[in-house]
Amino acid sequence: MTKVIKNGTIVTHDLTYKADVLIDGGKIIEIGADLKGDEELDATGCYVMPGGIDPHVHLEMPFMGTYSSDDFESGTRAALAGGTTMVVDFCLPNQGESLLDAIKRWDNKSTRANCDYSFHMAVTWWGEQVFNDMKTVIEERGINTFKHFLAYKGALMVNDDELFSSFNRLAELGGIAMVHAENGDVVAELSAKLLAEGNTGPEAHAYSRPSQVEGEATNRAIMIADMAGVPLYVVHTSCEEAHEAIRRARQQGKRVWGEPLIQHLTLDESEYFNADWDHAARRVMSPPFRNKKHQDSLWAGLQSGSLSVVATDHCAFTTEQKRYGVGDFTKIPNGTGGLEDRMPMLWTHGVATGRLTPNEFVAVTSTNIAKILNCYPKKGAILVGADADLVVWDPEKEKTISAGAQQSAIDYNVFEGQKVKGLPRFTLTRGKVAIHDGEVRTEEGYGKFVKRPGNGVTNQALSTWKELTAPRPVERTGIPATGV
Ligand code: DUC
Ligand code: ZN
Ligand code: ZN
Ligand code: ZN
Repeated sequence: MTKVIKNGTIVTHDLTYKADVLIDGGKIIEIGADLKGDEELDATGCYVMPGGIDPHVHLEMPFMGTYSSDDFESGTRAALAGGTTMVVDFCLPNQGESLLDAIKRWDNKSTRANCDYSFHMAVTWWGEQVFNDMKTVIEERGINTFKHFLAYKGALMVNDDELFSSFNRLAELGGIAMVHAENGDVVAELSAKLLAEGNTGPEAHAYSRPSQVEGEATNRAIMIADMAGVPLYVVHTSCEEAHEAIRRARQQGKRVWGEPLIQHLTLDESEYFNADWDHAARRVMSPPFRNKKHQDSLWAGLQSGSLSVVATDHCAFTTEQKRYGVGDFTKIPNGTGGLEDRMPMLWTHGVATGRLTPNEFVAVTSTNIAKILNCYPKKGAILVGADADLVVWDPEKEKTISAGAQQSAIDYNVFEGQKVKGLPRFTLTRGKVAIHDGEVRTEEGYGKFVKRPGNGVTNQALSTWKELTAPRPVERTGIPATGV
């Protein structure tokens, strides 16, 4: 049974042209004029684009004494409703747990996914077991990305010695390092000081994580990655200092990528000064929302290409969960939603305002990350042989975002009341219509794991550090006598 998407304009990261798309067996089998299929989907007035890929989500994640409330079912349903057809979740091993056992836990949770998905591995502790497991994880499980938390001291944080060991191992194996870049020691000190001074409300979360802690940690991770010769992906880049470090590294020819979130691009720190406790706490995430100067920097980075990907860090907690932190902001579970809104919000604030072209929109929501993660052109492409993960995008369709109408399992939406223009008419996941004009036709368990083996990309060729510091004893004459 074939399907054909007719009368649309195809938009990829590099081309815009009119053509029909013929689909069979979950894949694109032909692109051309006047194609016929058993079922026709009308794309008149629409753009046909690669489905979005959100490379940064936390579904049913054990965190800060609870679990994030969207699981692989509701999370991927929300994704599809907003035109995203693949998500990448972070597998978090417990202290001392083997990476392979942690993956088993994630395999069990993800069987309910409505669309395709993959995992990143987090390096939450360091030892021989992790060193050994890394090879199996990359070569057999097809997970080539490893995240390191420089924040969350006493929980997920790794120190610089562990970071350097892990980065070296990844360079050897052809993996990619990722970092959550905030200086966890400084955050812990500032948090304790704020609490001691009676700053207990959600606004203190922002005071405890100024942009300098992110700029410092980003630059540190870049330098350590350079010494190891490993490519580096910086998640949730939220400020100018971090962007500056990434820009400089890229200008020097290093493989370093930055990932702003749709929340940081469109919401600012004033959210934390709202008189309503719940309103502010619902927006507590790390890094926190910033001021307009930082937002301008992020938009400029997307325009110039110094920032590569727009994600969400979707990690949704209910109001009830947020209230664990009444009287102590450090106990508010960190995280916000956004999976369903990323594409419409970026289109509205990016493309409709003229900041991004439709082709750049495709690049930063789908194609760039598919290439970085090594799943292109299976994902992120409109090419014969690619998976039919597609969104038929109606640039005239409008809605007002509201929690009452969302797919996410939580009871509010950080974008509540915002008008968006640009929404999916159809979302197709491997050829299956999951969303049809707002109607949800998802199928629990349809999603498959996407393997992403290493592709051997390193920064070795550029890093001169190893060569310069290679041990080379100097032959000397006139060595002073000792002990007399
Ligand atoms: N930041 C969040 O806000 N939530 C989940 C983890 C993270 O780094
Ligand atoms: Zn993070
Ligand atoms: Zn985060
Ligand atoms: Zn995250």
